[in-house]
Amino acid sequence: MRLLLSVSLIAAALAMAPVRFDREKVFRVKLTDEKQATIIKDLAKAMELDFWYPDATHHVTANMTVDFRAREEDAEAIKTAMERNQMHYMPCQPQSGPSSESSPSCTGAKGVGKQDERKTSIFMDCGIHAREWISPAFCQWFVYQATKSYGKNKIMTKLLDQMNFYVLPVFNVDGYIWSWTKNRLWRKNRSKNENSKCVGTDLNRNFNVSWNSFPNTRNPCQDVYRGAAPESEKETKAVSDFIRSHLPSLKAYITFHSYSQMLLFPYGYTHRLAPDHESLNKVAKIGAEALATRYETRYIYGPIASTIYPTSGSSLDWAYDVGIKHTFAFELRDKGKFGFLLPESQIKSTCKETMLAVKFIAKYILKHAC
Ligand SMILES: *[C@@H]1O[C@H](CO)[C@@H](O)[C@H](O)[C@H]1NC(C)=O
Ligand SMILES: *[C@@H]1O[C@H](CO)[C@@H](O)[C@H](O)[C@H]1NC(C)=O
Ligand SMILES: CC(=O)N[C@H]1CO[C@H](CO)[C@@H](O)[C@@H]1O
Ligand SMILES: [Zn+2]
Repeated sequence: MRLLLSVSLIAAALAMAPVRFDREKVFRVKLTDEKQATIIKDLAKAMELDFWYPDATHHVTANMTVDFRAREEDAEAIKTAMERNQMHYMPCQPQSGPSSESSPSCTGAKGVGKQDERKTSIFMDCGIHAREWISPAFCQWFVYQATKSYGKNKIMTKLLDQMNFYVLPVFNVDGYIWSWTKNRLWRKNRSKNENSKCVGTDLNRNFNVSWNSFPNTRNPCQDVYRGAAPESEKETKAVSDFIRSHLPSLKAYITFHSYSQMLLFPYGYTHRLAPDHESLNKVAKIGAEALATRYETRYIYGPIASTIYPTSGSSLDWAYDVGIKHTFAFELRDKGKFGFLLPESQIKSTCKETMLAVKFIAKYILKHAC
């Protein structure tokens, strides 16, 4: 089992997982040849399979470990078909259960590298704000590059062998869909608010850190509404739980937003400098410089409060205050010309330059973690 879960995609389903897993089955199948890949594809044609890794049937190839979810009523038929073809499969555990070799907890999809719960780990999330589309694009790019270059690129291979990367590609799933279908500039999630016609909580004001300190976050009709209580939103709660349960191996937390071209670190809720200010500032400088080497894109860096604006209840401050020393927020391209509507033509270059920064940060963390 050594190739499992170094890049763990914590699937979009994370927040709803405990409810849904009771009735549905998630399988992890290790394919060994082309014939087995074909069987999976045929099963997917015959019944409704939800692919977690890879993300679609046409990406299934021999030699791959595939994760997918099936309806409970189809589970027996799938097992029978796999057993008949000597396929090695494991039913995955519900999200909350402990994982083991015979029954891994499939926090979404899997990746490459050597898994070890005790290893230095980095948690990354994208898409906490719905309209910042370049952000989920980056997380996808990261996973794609990581899996593609493992065993080929020296730095990437070393990073994946020596660290766990937990990647949450779309934090705010409902809001993200809303921004694609109804309102391109939607920011919050889509939960209903009591005694208000206005919908949604700003998930990045809903973390349990200095949660109620800014009055402008108290109105459900505002884009920065903090929610009814800290972690009132399932999305925030799920991520907070995940992070709490993976301390102390987590040495870095990186969250991706747009736009402004900034690399931010704590604090947002106070102008006080973080105890690790010097180290954070140094790493941010390294990150911003690495990023600029590719296309000369300039990023400024500094604490949230003085660099962009003060914020309460942000994931970054929360992650820092629960004990993750290196926490960063990227505000990706651009500086406002297109803003949230960054054109497609800039996606790839933004991802490439950001990747450089993330790799440098990860390398630094690895070197200095112990
Ligand atoms: C599948 O794995 C085997 C053994 O690890 C390797 O020799 C072979 O090249 C792999 N095939 C592909 C298509 O990756
Ligand atoms: C939020 O943090 C406070 C103070 O640390 C704690 O008392 C409270 O239980 C926390 N709330 C949640 C929802 O975790
Ligand atoms: C992940 C999650 O729980 N999302 C919720 C956001 O709000 C909508 C609307 O209330 C819910 O349907 C989702 O379940
Ligand atoms: Zn944002």
